[in-house]
Amino acid sequence: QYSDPHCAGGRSAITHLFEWKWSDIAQECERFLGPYGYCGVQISPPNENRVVTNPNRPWWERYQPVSYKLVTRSGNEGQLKDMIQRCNKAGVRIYADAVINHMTGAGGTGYGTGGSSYDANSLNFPGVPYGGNDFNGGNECHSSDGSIHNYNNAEEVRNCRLVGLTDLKLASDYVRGKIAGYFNHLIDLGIAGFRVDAAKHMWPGDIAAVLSKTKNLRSDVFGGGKRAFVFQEVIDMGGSEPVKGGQYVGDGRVTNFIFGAKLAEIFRKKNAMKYLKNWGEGWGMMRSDDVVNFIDNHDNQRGHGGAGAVITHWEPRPYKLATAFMLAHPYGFPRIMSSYEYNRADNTEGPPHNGDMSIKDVSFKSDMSCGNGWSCEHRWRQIYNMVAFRNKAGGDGLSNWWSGSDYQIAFSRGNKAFIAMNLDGFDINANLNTGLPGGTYCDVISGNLENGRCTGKTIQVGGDGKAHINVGHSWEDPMIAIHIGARQ
Ligand code: AAO
Repeated sequence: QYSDPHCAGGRSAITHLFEWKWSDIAQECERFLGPYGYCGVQISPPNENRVVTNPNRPWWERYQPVSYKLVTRSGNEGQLKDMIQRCNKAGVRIYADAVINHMTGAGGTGYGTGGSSYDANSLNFPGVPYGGNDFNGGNECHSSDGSIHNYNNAEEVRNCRLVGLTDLKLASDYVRGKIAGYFNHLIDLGIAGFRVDAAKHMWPGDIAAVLSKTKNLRSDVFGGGKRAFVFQEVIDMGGSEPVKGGQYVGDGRVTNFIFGAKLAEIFRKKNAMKYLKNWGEGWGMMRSDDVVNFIDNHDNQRGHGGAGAVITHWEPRPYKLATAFMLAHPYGFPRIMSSYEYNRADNTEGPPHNGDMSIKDVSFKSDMSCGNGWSCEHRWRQIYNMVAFRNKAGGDGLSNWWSGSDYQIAFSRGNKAFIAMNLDGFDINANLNTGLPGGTYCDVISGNLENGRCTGKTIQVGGDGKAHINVGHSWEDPMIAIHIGARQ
C-alpha cells in the first residue's frame, strides 16, 4: 500500500539532494532530473527546526523540529510549493524527510527557523502546539536518564530519547493527529511520500496509526486512490538488536543499510565480486519490494548513524563502480546520495553558505558537474547514464551472468542492457553474450550518445548477441555498460 514510489513513465531511481534550497531543486527538476530520467528527490526536512549556533548552523539542526511550519534554510512554504509543482510537472516526484519521532534536544530554549519559540526544558512547543503530556517520560521510558543507551532493549529504543531528543508520545491520538496534519499539508502541496526518520525509535503500529489518518495523494497529479510512498529509516545490520527492518514492512519500505556495507567490502576488494551472482534476497536481505537501497547516506558518509565503513564520493573510483552495480542490478529501489564537500575532520559542517549563513546557490560547470562546494554525484556521467540504463532495463531480470575471475563480472538485463566490471589485476578480453540485438552501442560509462554518435567507446554486438568485451584493469572507470537507448 505504501511501497509504490509513484515514478512517472518508467523511471526507477531517486536522489537525495541533501540540504539543497527549494529554488535550486525546482530548477534541477526542469533542467536535469526530468530530462535525464530521475524518478524523484528526497528533500531535507521541510519543517521548522531549532537554530543551532554552537556549532554554527550544523547540518544536523534540521533533525531538531520546533514546529510543522514549512520554513527552513532551504526556503519557505511558497518556495516549497512552487518547487513541488514544477518538479511534478517535469515528471519528478518529491519525498520529504519526515522527522516525527521527536522535537528538539532536551535543554535549551529559543526560536526556530520559522520564528516559533520553544522551551525544551518544560516541553513547550507553542508552534504546534505540544506540551508536557505529548512526550514520553518516566511512565514509558525506564532508562536511567531518559535517553537510549541499550539498543538491545526494544522498549528503551522506542520509548526513550534518541541522543537526548525530546521523544514524542506517538501512542497519543492528539500527537498522531498533529503529525498526520503535517503530512496532509504536504500531500496538499503535491508531495509523493515520506522518508520516515528514526523509524526504529517508533512502534510500527504507531507509524501505521499516523498513516491511517493521512489522505490519498493528489488525484490531479497521481491519479485517484493513491497512497503516499513511505520508506522508513531503520538501521538493521543483521546483528543482535531486537528491532529489525522486517518489523516495519507493513508500513512501507525500509532503508536497507546492509546493502552499502556489503558492497563496500566487495568494491574495496575484501570479498570477491563473483559472489554477487545471487545478490539480493539470496544474501539474506529483505524482499526486493520492501527496500530502498543506497551506497551511502548523509549520516554514514560522515561517521554518524553507524552502519559500517561505506564508500562515499570521497573515493570516486570504487564509488562509481558500486553505484553502477546498484543501478544495473534489478534488486530493490535505489537512492543516489548527492552530497556537498565538507571538512572531513569536522563532521558537523553544514551546507555551502554565504556570509549571512544562507545556503549558497548550486552552480554548474561546462561538463555539467557542480561548483560552489556541491558534489552532485547525481550529475556524474557514470551515474546519470546508469539511471537511464536502469530505466531502459525496466522489469527485465538478470541474465547472462558471467564471472571471469574473482573480480571480473558481467551480466545483462534481458535483451535491454549489459554491463561488465573489472577490479582484478588483468584485463577482461572475452567474447560474451550481451543478450542485446545486433548493432553498434555506446559505452555509457566513457561517453554519451550525442547527435547520433558515441562520444566515448563503442561496442559491436553481433547478430547472435555476442560481443568482444574489453575492460582494462587500469582504466579510471574499469567497466563498460551498454543499453538499447544508446545505439549509434
Ligand atoms: C545532535 C548532537 C547530539 C545531541 C543531540 C540533541 O549531535 O550530540 O545529543 O543533537 O541535542 C542527526 C545527527 C545527530 C544529531 C541529531 C539532532 O546524526 O548527531 O544530534 O541529528 O540534531 C541512530 C538512529 C538513527 C539516526 C542515527 C543518527 O537509530 O535513526 O542514530 N539517524 C537519523 C537521521 C540523523 C538524525 C536523526 C536520526 C535524529 O538520519 O541524521 O541525527 O533525527 C547503532 C544503532 C543505530 C543508531 C546508531 C547511532 O548503530 O543500530 O540505530 O542510529 O547506533 O550511532 C555498528 C552497528 C550499528 C550501530 C553502530 C554504532 O556499525 O552495526 O548497528 O555500530 O554503534
